Amino acid sequence: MKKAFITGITGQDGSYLAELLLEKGYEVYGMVRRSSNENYERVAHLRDKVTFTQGDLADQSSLDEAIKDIMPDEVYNLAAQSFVPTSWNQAVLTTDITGLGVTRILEAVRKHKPDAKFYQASSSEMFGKVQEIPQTEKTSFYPRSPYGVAKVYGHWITVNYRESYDLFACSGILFNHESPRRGLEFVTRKVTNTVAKIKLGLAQELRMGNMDAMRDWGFAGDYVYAMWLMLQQDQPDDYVIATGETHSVCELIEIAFDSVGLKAKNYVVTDQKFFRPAEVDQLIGNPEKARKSLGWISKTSFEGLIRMMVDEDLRLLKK
Ligand code: NAP
Ligand code: G4F
Repeated sequence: MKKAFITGITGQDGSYLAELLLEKGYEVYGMVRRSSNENYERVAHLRDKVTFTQGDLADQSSLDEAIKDIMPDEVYNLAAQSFVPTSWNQAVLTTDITGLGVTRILEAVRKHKPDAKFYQASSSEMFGKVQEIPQTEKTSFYPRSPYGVAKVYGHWITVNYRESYDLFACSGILFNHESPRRGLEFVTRKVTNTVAKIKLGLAQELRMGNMDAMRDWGFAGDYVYAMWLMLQQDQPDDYVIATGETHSVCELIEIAFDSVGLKAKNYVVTDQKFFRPAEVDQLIGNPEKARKSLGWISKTSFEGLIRMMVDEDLRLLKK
């Protein structure tokens, strides 16, 4: 039985990846950080199937101990301070966790289990002010937030450990991916959750930032499969994971309201509070390499994804 170690298991992607690996017969270990209140909501249904271990990407010894104890075959580094606006308010913490944290976990792997296969959660935010359309594995990075800068560091240190120490280390450059388990502060879930509340009479308006921003949005359940595929290859490499389509925040809002039979223009209000100091205007990925080398494709349409999220938010709110 293969053993997998997931950092960030309590997050959106960690929960889907844990489900996938359990289905595939893995023994799954997940790192959780100490908190005064347990935060296992997304993995509550897996609690008797996953072994949880306490640790933090800020703390080298906890990572060393985890790798030494578990001796995993595969390590998925999904943990990060992942919300872009917070990265301006907490720039040092974001640099430490989302950036330097990657070196800490790579060091633990290098010292204690150098033959483990390693996955790093790189991000399309690294492309920022895009230098090419669509973005590929060869497009130059131009990050626009402390988060994006930290992810560029995490990306290159992963490449460097692969080349310096011959580790099987891969980066997935994942474009935005969403689901009913997405955090409520991210734009898709904020919209679907508020639309569901408006439909049920629990909210009156939707306050938004830059609605012209465009993203390449896919479904998280499809994207974790790509992570796993990367670690099943003979050689480590980096891959763009995207749908190849781009949509505006405005389109997202229209679809969400339309799915409950309401008109967006009656409820949407612009609020300067949600605009960013520097914006990523448009992202669109070219997933050709992943299709050819991994046989991976994005299966869920943008409209299907947003409707699925609204439906699930309605169901949760009614409960
Ligand atoms: P998420 O829902 O925000 O989950 C982040 C996870 O990291 C949570 O489990 C969180 O734990 C954990 N974490 C935060 N700080 C930590 C620390 N100091 N030590 C240990 N764990 C810590 O993020 P996601 O959407 O699942 O994304 C997974 C990864 O992919 C992240 O690295 C993200 O930056 C990257 N990514 C995401 C997307 C996307 O569109 N979703 C796209 C590209 C890349 P708590 O539950 O305790 O907070
Ligand atoms: O949903 P968002 O907060 O995601 P963002 O900034 O693209 O980052 C996400 O995707 C990255 C991959 O590219 C990940 F690496 C990262 O961890 C995270 O998962 O915002 C999307 C867009 C932005 O342009 C933002 O300005 O939506 C715009 N937006 C407009 N109004 C808003 C709002 N975003 C949020 N969160 N809230 C708003 O009210």
